[in-house]
Amino acid sequence: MKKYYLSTIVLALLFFVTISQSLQAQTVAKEAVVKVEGEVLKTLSLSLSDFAKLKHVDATMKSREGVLQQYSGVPIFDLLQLAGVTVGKELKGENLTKYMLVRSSDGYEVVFSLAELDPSFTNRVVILADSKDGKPLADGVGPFRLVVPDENKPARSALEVTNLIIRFAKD
Ligand SMILES: Nc1nc2c(c(=O)[nH]1)N[C@H]1C(S)=C(S)[C@@H](COP(=O)(O)O)O[C@H]1N2
Ligand SMILES: [Mo]
Repeated sequence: MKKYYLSTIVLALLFFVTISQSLQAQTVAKEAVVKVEGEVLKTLSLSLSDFAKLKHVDATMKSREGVLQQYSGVPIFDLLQLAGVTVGKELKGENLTKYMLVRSSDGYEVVFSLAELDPSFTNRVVILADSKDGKPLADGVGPFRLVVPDENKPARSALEVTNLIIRFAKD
């Protein structure tokens, strides 16, 4: 009889340990990250909480419906600098043939040449936003969205961004 109780307890314990481990694995997998990779000195993998610690600026753009929207996020230039991409003084010569491929979780992709993102070439600040009107971005928009001001249509303002990949156009 004692033996029977003991094995029931052991089984129940095993059950709870397995359940809690799989729940834990799910929460870990759920934490969204954005990666900066490719032609970088250091690959970045930023979680929402890492991202929140970086210096934020505001950027506005018109939605598809033509309504002005205000977002907050981190300038792409800052992310490129953190990853050691050839921007600033190094953005010359063959480095001017580099581009950033933006990839989203739905497979949507857009590109920017590095010069479009560098303040020594342009005053326009493209940001990777993590909030709008002080709130985290909605499902299907965030957690990270590109905000590209002063463009006639918002087609390059990628939603649900997962990867910023730096590549050489040159072969
Ligand atoms: N990931 C992803 N981002 C995307 C798209 C898309 O299909 N997938 N469509 C683009 C297009 S064509 C438009 S017009 C805008 C719409 O953004 P809005 O809903 O803020 O107006 O998102 C852009 N970003
Ligand atoms: Mo669009």
